[in-house]
Formats: sequence, structure tokens, C-alpha cells
Amino acid sequence: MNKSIDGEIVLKEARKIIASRVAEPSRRSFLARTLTLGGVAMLTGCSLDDNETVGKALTAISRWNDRVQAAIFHQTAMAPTYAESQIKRPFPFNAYYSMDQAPAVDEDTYRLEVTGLVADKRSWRLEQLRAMAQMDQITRHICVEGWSAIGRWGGVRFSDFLHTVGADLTAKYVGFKCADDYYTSIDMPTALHPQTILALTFDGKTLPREYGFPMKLRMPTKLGYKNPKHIQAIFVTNTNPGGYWEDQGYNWFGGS
Ligand SMILES: Nc1nc2c(c(=O)[nH]1)N[C@H]1C(S)=C(S)[C@@H](COP(=O)(O)O)O[C@H]1N2
Ligand SMILES: [Mo]
Repeated sequence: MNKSIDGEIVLKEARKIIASRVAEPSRRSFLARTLTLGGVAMLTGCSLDDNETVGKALTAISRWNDRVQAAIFHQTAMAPTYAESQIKRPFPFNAYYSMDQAPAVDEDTYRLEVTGLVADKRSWRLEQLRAMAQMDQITRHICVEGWSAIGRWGGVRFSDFLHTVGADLTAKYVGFKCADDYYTSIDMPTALHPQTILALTFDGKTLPREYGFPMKLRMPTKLGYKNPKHIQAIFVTNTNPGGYWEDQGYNWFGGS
């Protein structure tokens, strides 16, 4: 099998990113028309010569995609919110296992671990998070497996939480470890976005076991796989912690 670069695959991938990320129509069509392999090599910092594998080129393109998304992300641009009547019930379940295998976390012994670049590394009990100011939001969850659904999540605004623990807000990443083997990480600007919430409830009730009890990070500006359920540990870092799907090739930034 010839694993060296297939120029068409690389160009197609780069055109897809331009089509989905560049909003201005004339700039978009200009870029799509004029894009060459040399141009992609320059943008991605990957030499794209015959010694490189397609996989390596696509990874370089995905990293470029991360940078494009980070550059156009605005903390003041709000994801759409919806009416109560649009909430999907029952809400779809998704995980890398079936519903009956979702972890059962014990509320009494549960502690949220907070580590890395934060001033206060004390762990948290659920009731302490419930005592903080709560917010509620009806947004659309989009899964790359081909479904989307509107739901209501409530909890602590994540930027409030990060301020409370004295997180280094100039750090690049926030990482999450979950009660299953799932893990993911996000960029600090998204962590501080006003619609990013440490969700303790779903549809006004305690977050059910399958949907991420005791808490999930809900971000309407990111795709489903970036929204970790069953969070056990949160850490602030300058080293990209990757993610369960991201490390298997899903785009890291994962914006919707
Ligand atoms: N801990 C954990 N979080 C996870 C996952 C998982 O398998 N484990 N799957 C992700 C994916 S791909 C999706 S689409 C959403 C599904 O969330 P839902 O069950 O509330 O629809 O959770 C995300 N977070
Ligand atoms: Mo997903």
C-alpha cells in the first residue's frame, strides 16, 4: 500500500475546513480556488513531500484547523438558545459503551479533584458546588455521529469556578478526567466563555447517571465529544492533554 501523500485527499480536507470556517463568501471562494498543495504545506507547517504519510499530513491539517478555530473564536459570540418546548425528551444517550455501563458515582464519597495551575487545590464536594450561584441554559448538543438534540443544562458558570479556585487564566488548557476512561481538554478562551457551564442538572433535575452524574462540562460552542461527562478531576495546564477521541484523530478544538 502506498502511504505517501495523496495530494487530492489533502486538498479536499483543506477545502472542507475553509468551507466550514471562513465565513466571508468572497474570501472563502477565493481561498478554495487558489489553494495549492504548496499553500497547504505553508499554512500547516508540514512539508507534504513524498516521505510524509497521509496520516501525518492530515494531522498537520487538523492542527492548522485548531489554530483557525482558535483565531476566529469570540468570547462574546453566543451560541443559539432555544425555547422550553424544543427540548428533546428523552434526550439521546451517547458514550463509547452502552447505557447500562455508564459509571455509577457515589455522591457521599465523591470529591472533585482540582489540580495544576490553580491557587486552591482543595477538592470539592457536590454540595459546595450547589451552594455557588447557578445558571440554566437551553442549547443544542451536536454529536459528530450524525444527531443533534436540544436540552437544558444547569449549574455553575465555569468561569466563576475557575476564578474561585484561583486558576491561572493565562494558561492554555483545561483538562478533564472522567469516572469512566474518558478524558478531554479545552482551550482557556472556551473555558471562560459565558455559556460554558459545570452542569449539575439536566432538565431541572439532578444530572442522571447516564448523562454524566455527578457533573459534566456543557459547552454549546463545542461538539458533543468535547463535553466530558462524569468529571472527576479538572486541571489547568500549558501542555495539551489531548482527549479520548481527539487522540484517535478527531479534531482537538472541536468547535461547532
Ligand atoms: N465521560 C464521558 N463523557 C463523554 C462521552 C463518554 O463516552 N464518556 N461521550 C461524549 C460524546 S461523543 C457525546 S455525543 C456526549 C453524549 O452526551 P449525552 O449522553 O448527554 O447525549 O458525551 C460526550 N462525553
Ligand atoms: Mo458524540
